[in-house]
Amino acid sequence: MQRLAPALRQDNVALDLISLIKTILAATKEISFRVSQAHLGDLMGSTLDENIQGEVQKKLDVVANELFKDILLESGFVKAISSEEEDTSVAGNDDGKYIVSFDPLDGSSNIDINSLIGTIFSIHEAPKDMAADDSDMFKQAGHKQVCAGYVLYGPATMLVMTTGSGTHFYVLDRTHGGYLLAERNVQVPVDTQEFAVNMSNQRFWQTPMKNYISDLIAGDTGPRNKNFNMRWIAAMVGDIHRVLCRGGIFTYPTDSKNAEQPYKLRLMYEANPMAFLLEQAGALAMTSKGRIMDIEPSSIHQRVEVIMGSKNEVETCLSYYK
Ligand code: AFP
Repeated sequence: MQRLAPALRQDNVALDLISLIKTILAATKEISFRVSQAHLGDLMGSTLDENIQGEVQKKLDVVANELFKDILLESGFVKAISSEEEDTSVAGNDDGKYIVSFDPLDGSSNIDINSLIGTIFSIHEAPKDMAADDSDMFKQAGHKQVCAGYVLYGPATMLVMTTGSGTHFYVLDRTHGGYLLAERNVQVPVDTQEFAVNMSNQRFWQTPMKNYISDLIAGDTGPRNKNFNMRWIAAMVGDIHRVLCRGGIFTYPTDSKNAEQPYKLRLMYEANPMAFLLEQAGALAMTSKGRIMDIEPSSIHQRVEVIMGSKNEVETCLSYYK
């Protein structure tokens, strides 16, 4: 199996970007180790703090965030970082070529039950004419990402990453401590019989999504004429990994549960990186109004409607909104 650096060189990735990716992955190796040890130590449960989004922070979230932040800022490669766990962006090296947005531990409700969690990251080039403490640097559309990926801390620790030349799977090989290429150019099947959505929100959805999901549930007795299965891991990393492996549609649609917050998932460190990975694997990543990666962000913690996965199924879902 090929090691990470030669695999990236094969895709003509710039040397500076390779160095930054290696820095990110050094943090993920430590997080992977700490996640595996968390039930032995004092890293379970919650702190008493809430993050900017009003969610109680889990101790592992805080540890992972500090690790990521420190290693990235010390590296000198980044001009600024922004994280789910930080209120605003944090300035780095004024001459840093890149900015990184990340969710240090996605799916934190799974921590206490020893279930799937992961780290999501998204890299853009840093604008040269802006100061390192100017968080407006992060207001760049997803199609300008130069790299995106996630690391899944599952039975195997897996890296899924794109630099714009396809989406590749890597596995952490603990015998030599590095990531090895497991599958190049993953392709998401265009058709599927599997959907992922939090069904408990059904009564809060808009009519098109209610109708679409009802037709999936009707199976071969309804207009779709085929049966569908449902899966929900409650960690986007896990659900998107399944979609990348065997197809499916994943949605967190608009809902009316909280009038001030019609969407749940975050654009910069959830929807955009996953959109880049999926599009590079032949899938679609949309809102009911258009392509996720074309959204011009207005804030670093912006939330967005998400409908992504197997091409034909996403198109069918969107046809209900016309
Ligand atoms: P956390 O990282 O705060 O646990 O959020 C996970 C998440 O943003 C995403 O990874 C899941 O798909 C989604 O929330 C799960 O949402 P529900 O809790 O509504 O099922």
